[in-house]
Amino acid sequence: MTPGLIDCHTHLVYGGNRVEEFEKRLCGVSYEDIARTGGGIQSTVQATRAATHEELHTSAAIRAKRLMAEGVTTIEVKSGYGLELRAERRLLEVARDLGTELPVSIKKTFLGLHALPREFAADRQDFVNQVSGPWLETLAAAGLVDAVDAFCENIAFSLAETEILLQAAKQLGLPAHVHAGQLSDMGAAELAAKCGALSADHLEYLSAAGCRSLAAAGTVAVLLPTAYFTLRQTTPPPVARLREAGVALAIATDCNPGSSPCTSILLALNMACTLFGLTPEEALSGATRQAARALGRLDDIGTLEVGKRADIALWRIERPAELCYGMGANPCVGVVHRGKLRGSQPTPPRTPPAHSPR
Ligand code: DI6
Ligand code: FE
Repeated sequence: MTPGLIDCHTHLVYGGNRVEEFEKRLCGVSYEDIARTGGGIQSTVQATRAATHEELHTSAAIRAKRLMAEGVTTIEVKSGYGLELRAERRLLEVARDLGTELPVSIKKTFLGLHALPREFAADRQDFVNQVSGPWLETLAAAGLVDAVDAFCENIAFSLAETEILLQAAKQLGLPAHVHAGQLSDMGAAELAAKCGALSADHLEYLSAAGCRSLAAAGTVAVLLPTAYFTLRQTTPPPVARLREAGVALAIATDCNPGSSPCTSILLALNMACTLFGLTPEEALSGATRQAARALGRLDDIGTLEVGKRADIALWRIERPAELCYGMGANPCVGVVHRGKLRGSQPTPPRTPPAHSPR
């Protein structure tokens, strides 16, 4: 028995897929080049805008159920593939609806700064201001925003642009996450720490100073090994340094169509060990206690303690490390979400059979 697993970084709701880019990358085209030439996030934005509400909902529910089958009881879901107010709202509504329809808890993150949409190509500043002003206010007022996020990267948004969104969120009392150091070190981890963000995510490129700022601020490092694997990156996050500095390490799938088409938290745990050198205990803690911390919910979930919510995963294993050891196996044999055994039917009244069997 473990705490229900927590996937604290996903982009679960989107239209289409990016299998053609997968094939292109295998022929040597880089993720950055695909993004710069209008593919990447932009292509998912087109597919997401074109999709019906029904299509978005159905495909996201399938992905959610795959995560849930592996003992996941809480999923963080980011918007970011709409990039216009109406389309962002739709993504967050689908995320919210999944949480009411399925026995899983959903945390909704407004990833307003993910990519610059084409219609704002000539006016970056206006886009950042819209996102951080009226869009955020509208979505937050509709109860659709638990936190904000920004992709702070050379192919996406600058430190200054990211800070505008983070400050606006702070004004509304909303916590933040930051996509930091996935492809380059721009100082995004320092910014996340400075703004008191709950987490800085990716962190393949992280300086010693960045690491110290995360430690000092208590910002969680969310590591995403399946994205690192998919992009065939070769510089892992500085795990030894993060550990030494006392930074909490969380692990998540980053489930998204481009850099991590992954719906297996157990595979993420496996790769956290094999690719990043975490111990199985650290990896497991990364998808429970530390993931709860990354969502600002350690008071409520992430450990099995009296007074916390009864989110529990049941496994047919002999040692906890087996959860990290296997690839493609799913030893989950039961899940309790909010105290209720998932899939359990109300107990039927005990009436004796009319004719006793022979
Ligand atoms: N970093 C990621 O890994 C995802 N978003 C982000 O900011 C992937 C985005 C994508 O390629 O669709
Ligand atoms: Fe991401």
